Amino acid sequence: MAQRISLTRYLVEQQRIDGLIPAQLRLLLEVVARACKGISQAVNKGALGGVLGTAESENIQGEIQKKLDIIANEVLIEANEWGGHLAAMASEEMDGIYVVPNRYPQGEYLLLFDPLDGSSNIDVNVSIGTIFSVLKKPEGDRGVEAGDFLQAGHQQVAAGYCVYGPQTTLVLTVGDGVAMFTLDREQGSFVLTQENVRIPEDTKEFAINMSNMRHWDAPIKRYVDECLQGVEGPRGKDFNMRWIASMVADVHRILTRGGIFMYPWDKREPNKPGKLRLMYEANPMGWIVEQAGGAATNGKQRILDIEPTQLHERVSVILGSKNEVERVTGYHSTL
Ligand code: AHM
Ligand code: MG
Repeated sequence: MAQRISLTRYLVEQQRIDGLIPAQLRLLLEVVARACKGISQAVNKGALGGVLGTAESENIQGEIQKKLDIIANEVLIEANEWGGHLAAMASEEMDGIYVVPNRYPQGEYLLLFDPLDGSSNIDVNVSIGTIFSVLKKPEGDRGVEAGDFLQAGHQQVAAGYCVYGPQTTLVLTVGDGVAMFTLDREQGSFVLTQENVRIPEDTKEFAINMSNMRHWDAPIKRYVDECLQGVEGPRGKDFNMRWIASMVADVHRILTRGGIFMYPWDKREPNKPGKLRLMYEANPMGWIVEQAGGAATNGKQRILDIEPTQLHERVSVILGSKNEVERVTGYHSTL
């Protein structure tokens, strides 16, 4: 029987091979994975754990928080604040940054996360997840500031997500391809189940919230309209559609069998660039997708090249199979 490789062993080997990841980053990733295990347990308990339903609070985006949004946020903070590997954290569920308290040593990394992505699916028992991004704190002796987080996505040193579905799967990149780990609940450890994940360059499957169609811009309308015309249309093939309303689950499907995911700017809130957040949703997902041979743009430029100006900045997202993403991006320059 082939030997099972745990996440711990995988990370130790990544550290050894050409020093691909420093020891502190390895520790950080192990701690994040441990926090994801804790969140996975809470998700699994559902109604039995009293974790479903809405909390009586809003986040900075004006969204009503779910109990699990808050629980997941706390699990990630409590797991990460004392290890000495982090200087500060930022989250979809916190207005400002969370600086590691003085009673703990300060590390050189910054961690950003969407603790529970796909919140609208929590209570209906559909896949949800955690998304995270790791940056280096800029050099210097001064304390950490919110501005330190405003780095373009290509500066990430690690990114990943954990999807809580029929299986709990952790997906990770440190810039050397994408690896997937499945949680073995009996052993309590993540086990490597796929390495060198590759997204097919072509696809016949698209993911977008079709109910927003009347609000879309011309390039998105054109792309989806051409898909819907199937074999009789300009694409000459029939397309399938999926929309889970959890970006983690949609991206996981795309990593597994290809596809394109779009949450574009639309006219509902014309002053906002989109619904999804750049720093802890689009950047980590964009890097994972690129590392698996796919592409990620906002219609005009590569997501990873966007210079952020705000922690909770929003962005239009088009990612997945390379040829499809390039097609939609091309439509933005011709229409
Ligand atoms: P969340 O982080 O508050 O859960 O919001 C992000 C989610 C994405 O996971 C998903 O792609 C999208 O919002 C779904 O939005 P909609 O309900 O508008 O289709
Ligand atoms: Mg989210």
